[in-house]
Amino acid sequence: MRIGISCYATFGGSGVVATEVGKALAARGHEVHILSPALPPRLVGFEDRICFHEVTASPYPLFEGSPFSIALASKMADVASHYGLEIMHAHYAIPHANAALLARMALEGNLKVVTTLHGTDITVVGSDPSYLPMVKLAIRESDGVTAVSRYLKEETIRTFGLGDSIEVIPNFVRTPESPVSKCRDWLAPKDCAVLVHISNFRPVKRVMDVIHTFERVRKNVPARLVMVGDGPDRAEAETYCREHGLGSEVRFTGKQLDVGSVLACADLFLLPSATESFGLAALEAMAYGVPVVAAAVGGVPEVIREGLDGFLCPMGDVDAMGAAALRILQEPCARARMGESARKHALGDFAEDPVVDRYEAMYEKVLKGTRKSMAVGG
Ligand code: GMT
Repeated sequence: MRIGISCYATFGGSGVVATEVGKALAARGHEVHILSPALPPRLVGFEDRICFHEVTASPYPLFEGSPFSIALASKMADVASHYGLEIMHAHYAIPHANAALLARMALEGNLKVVTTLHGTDITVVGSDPSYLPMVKLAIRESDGVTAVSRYLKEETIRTFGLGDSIEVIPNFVRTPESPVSKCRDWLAPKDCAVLVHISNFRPVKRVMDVIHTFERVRKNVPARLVMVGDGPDRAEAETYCREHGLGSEVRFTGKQLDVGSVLACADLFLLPSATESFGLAALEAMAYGVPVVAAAVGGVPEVIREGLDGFLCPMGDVDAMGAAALRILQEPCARARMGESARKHALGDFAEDPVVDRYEAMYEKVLKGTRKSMAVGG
């Protein structure tokens, strides 16, 4: 097949999933064209059968900001027509799915649109009145729609009143190439436990809960916290740490391409988000044998099994998260058992091949034109 994949080029999960799906499809012999405002971080090195198309919205004095959605739709139509694409797979509804529908119109229907819903495109931005009607249109008119968790499918039906035929295709993770850390000595002294958080530091990630959980841990065990990523809430968290004597114990690394090197020396991963449709960062930690303490929100319980792969706590309850973290860190046997359980669960139940099989099957289904109506009950 000749497949277009449209995504954001952020370090966030939707761009990671889109790129990893593209790489897996190309490895299976499909021709893949990735469209994004910049080179996605996981598209490093030359990959056979993958072309990258940068989407640039040209400025014009009349525009208040350049219309990215129109530029994206134009690029999709151009690439699809020139390379004979059969499918455009939009990752994150806004505006990738709407742009794909416009491209399909421009090509008089000669392009099938598959949309993958990732999270806040439904739960936060998508339900905002300024976007809701267009997200609803995207879900109704796509030839196929997938959601990364059962929770996200249910939220879509609840919010938009449609989506019964959405297929739940979870995210996946690869077996780590080298589970050996290159930075353990730099991150923490030998006798210290290493706690890790990786995110885009947006309010939904509740990064201050990570810091407050760490404060509770460090009172009882020697520990260091590694904060990987960047975003709007980093400055507040970093300032708090400097002002509360945590400057030398909490390391803010900023965005990192090689998160594996940090995860390979982690003892615990923290994910206290207010909402999380899936929690890909936690799944990646689990693949490295790292147990997780997370808020029991959204699709997180579909990924992390309470008491087996880590602990799930009420959102915002940093006392509970601190206690859960200590239960793991103060008992080396529990830490090892949970880490191994998490690793097996991640690499077994979220393995790449069966998930990519399902995307391929979805493409074949929409190419045959057997899409069910998106209406509830349809
Ligand atoms: O929805 C977002 O916040 C953006 C998105 C992203 O691009 O990082 O994250 C979502 O998609 C990931 C990949 O499917 C999921 O693992 C994240 O849980 C989800 N984020 C939220 O639901 C907050």
